[in-house]
Amino acid sequence: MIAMATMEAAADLVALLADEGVQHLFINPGTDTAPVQEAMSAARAAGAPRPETVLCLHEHVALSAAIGHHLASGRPQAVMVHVDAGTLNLGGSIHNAQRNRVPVVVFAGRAPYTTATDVRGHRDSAIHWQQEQLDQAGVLRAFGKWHMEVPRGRELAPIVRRAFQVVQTDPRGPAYVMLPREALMEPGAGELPARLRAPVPAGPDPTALRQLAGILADARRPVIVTGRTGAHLPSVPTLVRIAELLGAPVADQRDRVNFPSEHPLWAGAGESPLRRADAVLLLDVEVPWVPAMAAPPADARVVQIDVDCAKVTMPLWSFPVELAVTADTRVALPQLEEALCALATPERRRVWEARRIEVEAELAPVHEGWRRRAASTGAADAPDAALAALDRALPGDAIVIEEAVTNRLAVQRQVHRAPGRYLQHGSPALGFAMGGAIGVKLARPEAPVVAVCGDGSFNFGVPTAALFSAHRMGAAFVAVILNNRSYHASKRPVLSLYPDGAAAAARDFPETELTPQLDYALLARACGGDGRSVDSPADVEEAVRWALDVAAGGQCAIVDVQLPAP
Ligand SMILES: Cc1ncc(C[n+]2csc(CCOP(=O)(O)OP(=O)(O)O)c2C)c(N)n1
Ligand SMILES: [Mg+2]
Repeated sequence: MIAMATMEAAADLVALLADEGVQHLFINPGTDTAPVQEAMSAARAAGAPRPETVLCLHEHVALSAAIGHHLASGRPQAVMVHVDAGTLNLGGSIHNAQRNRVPVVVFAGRAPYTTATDVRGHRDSAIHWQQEQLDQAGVLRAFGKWHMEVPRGRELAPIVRRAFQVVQTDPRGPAYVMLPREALMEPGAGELPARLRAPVPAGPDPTALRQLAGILADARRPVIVTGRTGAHLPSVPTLVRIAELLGAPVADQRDRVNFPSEHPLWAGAGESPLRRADAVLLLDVEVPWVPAMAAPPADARVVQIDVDCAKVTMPLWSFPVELAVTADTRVALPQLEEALCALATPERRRVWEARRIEVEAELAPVHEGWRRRAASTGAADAPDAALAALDRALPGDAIVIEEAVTNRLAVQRQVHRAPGRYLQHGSPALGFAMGGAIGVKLARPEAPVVAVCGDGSFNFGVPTAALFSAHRMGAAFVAVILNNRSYHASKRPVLSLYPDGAAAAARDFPETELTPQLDYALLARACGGDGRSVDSPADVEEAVRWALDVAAGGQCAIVDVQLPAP
């Protein structure tokens, strides 16, 4: 039986996933994954290399977990879902995989083609007609980089190799491979083809990089804007040296820890220094600024380093970049530092040093304001105070996943983490944190994992499914719900677009109040975990310490932090 299964294309798939470095296959099985389940069982029995399978009760959780795993491990990922229906259930997580540039191959069953009963895998259920679509790949077309169906068993291996190459080629992102049952059950490739390597990270054009350094060297008020530079941990100290050398504030969108949040040049994401900039350096930012909020002056010189400068997947992206250098910042930043040092004449160094003192003095009261909010007992500062208390409870190795929506800036300014220990999904499809936490915990089992989310985001994350997989896999984490009993983010625009409107006058913002209250602590217990509700920021520190202990013992713990209504 085992020999038979290992000859099938489905067995090639299991071996290929292991060989591509996929540690976990996040799966929700269906009628058409049977050959893969059989091959997985055979590989287990034989002790053959294979990824660990993670049963996910909802596909949104499966892909969120894969994204989290990648953010924490840097590895390519694989998800397997049931035909068109499972693909549709990926929902907003496929958008998150796209916008986070996650190298993930989504495998989906594909209804069998044939009714001929002498062909293995043939149709044997009414759903094989219902679940076949005119264009199954169309569901993902707007979000994926590439898709392909495996026509024959022996073609599976080269197609899977190609899929993993595509997803890991910059700009990275998801790919979709459809697996008809007949093909999975046909003989495989025999011998697996060699891995198709992704190209090495792009380096900057030397002349363009010198020009870019020159623009920064001559600027009076340079500002650095970053989003994900810290995904490569050694880039963090390099960026610190560049900012210190230039005396430039760092406007940090903080999808990762790009810059230490307690550094005097850290401007955070909220208090933008862009308005006074005469030169702006964009590093791995998807949306450099929001013109309606805080744009640099029209004559500011904007320069950029990114693997994907033009962002062609965003239809309207018309930021006035004077010099866009296509390069991976992990390669480009050390070269930029060198180029700046070469331009650092004693005269320039004096100017830059004086500017550094000036910028730090300007930012000092901003940092002081954040510390004041952390210590405040006022209702408006409750999120800051609660998050500062959370931060005090966290050990240095804890990894925080942030999906805090309108409290995002409060998390950014109050939760101080080392590089690699703060992950934001960097895209607006909510519901990432719960599934994401499973993936992060599987990738980094030694680290406590804490998801910080809004009450709305928590529910988008299909929490029953997420808690189930976390407990099944021994991947317990802590979830801290910033519970304002509200879709605050969906209420604010009603007020800002219609300040004198009917909704504002009646204090009635339709469908933004999450009442009646759900009992999240009880929900945690129903799913095999534990939970507590706290009414005051003063109780958060103790509750988070308790939750970390519960998670260390193998149970997920939810801390429901009741915040004042916004
Ligand atoms: C999948 C998805 N559905 C809907 C939205 C629209 N949306 C954006 S913010 C938000 C409310 C989030 O509520 P919560 O997590 O409690 O954060 P709060 O706004 O209260 O800070 C909604 C519904 C979205 N971004 N993603
Ligand atoms: Mg809320």
